Amino acid sequence: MQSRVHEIRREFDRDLAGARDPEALERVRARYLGRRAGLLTGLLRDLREVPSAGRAAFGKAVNDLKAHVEEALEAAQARLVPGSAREAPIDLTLPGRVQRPGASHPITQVSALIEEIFLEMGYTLESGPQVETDFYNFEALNIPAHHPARDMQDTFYVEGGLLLRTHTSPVQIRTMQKRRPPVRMVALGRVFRRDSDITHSPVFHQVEGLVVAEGITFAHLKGTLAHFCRKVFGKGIRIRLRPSYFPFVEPGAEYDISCIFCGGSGCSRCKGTGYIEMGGAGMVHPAVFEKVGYDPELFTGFAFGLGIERIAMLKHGIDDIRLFFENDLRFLSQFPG
Ligand code: 2NM
Repeated sequence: MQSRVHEIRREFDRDLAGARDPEALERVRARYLGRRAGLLTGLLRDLREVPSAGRAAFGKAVNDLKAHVEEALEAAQARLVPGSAREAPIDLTLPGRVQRPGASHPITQVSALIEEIFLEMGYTLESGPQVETDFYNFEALNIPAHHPARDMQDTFYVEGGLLLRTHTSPVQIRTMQKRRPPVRMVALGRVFRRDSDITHSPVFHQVEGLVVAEGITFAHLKGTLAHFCRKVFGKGIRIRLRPSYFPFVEPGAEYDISCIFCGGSGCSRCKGTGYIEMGGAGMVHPAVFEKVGYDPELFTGFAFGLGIERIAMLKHGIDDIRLFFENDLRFLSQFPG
């Protein structure tokens, strides 16, 4: 009887080795473990007829064979039937993967702050194309061809006589063309200049504002700039205006804030002057009003501009403008706004 057990084991091993697909595997399973005609099932049935002296040994031999058959069938199943392999159990007590919340870019954060300050004062937000015509970027701003001011801003020219705007002022021109005064607007956006070092990037962001109505004066300009700078850098900030030249304004000025690092007593950051440069401003030139069909005898206006990266660098103590454009997460993750 024991030899019959060995014989079936050899047969099983051979049959199983020959099973190359799930169907063949099922046939092997049925041949050995089938309820009615299975060879092992038959052996167990035979157990009853074995004399009691040898029954225990025979029973153990049959059970060992059954264990071998079941184990071998399971291993073969994992191999032949896709998706049936038992995966390593999932440990539900392990901590989950950390989900780091995203954040907006520091330039986006500062832009949002600036927008909020001007919206609160009743300004509208305007935008325009980044690829501009010579008219909107230069001509309408009182910068004719061959004017030396064109060299102040090295321009990227593209096909078809178009260019990448060197400032957001074209948006002011477009806005004046489509609306009558009073106008109170800001334009924030990308501008492009052929310039690159630690404080200049060939692409950067500007905000420019424009207010046009009857009776607008330089005092309105100064008050607006002072309010804006205090909102951004704190109530204790003082501002000062210095005469300067831009073709599209007369008079023109540059404006500074009292040094945010030393309070105005003079330090390395303000190079001992007590002031930090912020941007340019002035009263809109009558020639600009002529270009957009506003009567310069009736209306006056002020305009101002500044670089958004510059504000962000001052606010956060960043010394290299290129960090804003590299998108290195080690830099960006320091601004969880
Ligand atoms: C500046 C400085 C001074 C300015 C002028 C105008 C316009 F179109 F209304 F004439 N827009 N922006 C302006 C004036 C911009 O940025 C340094």
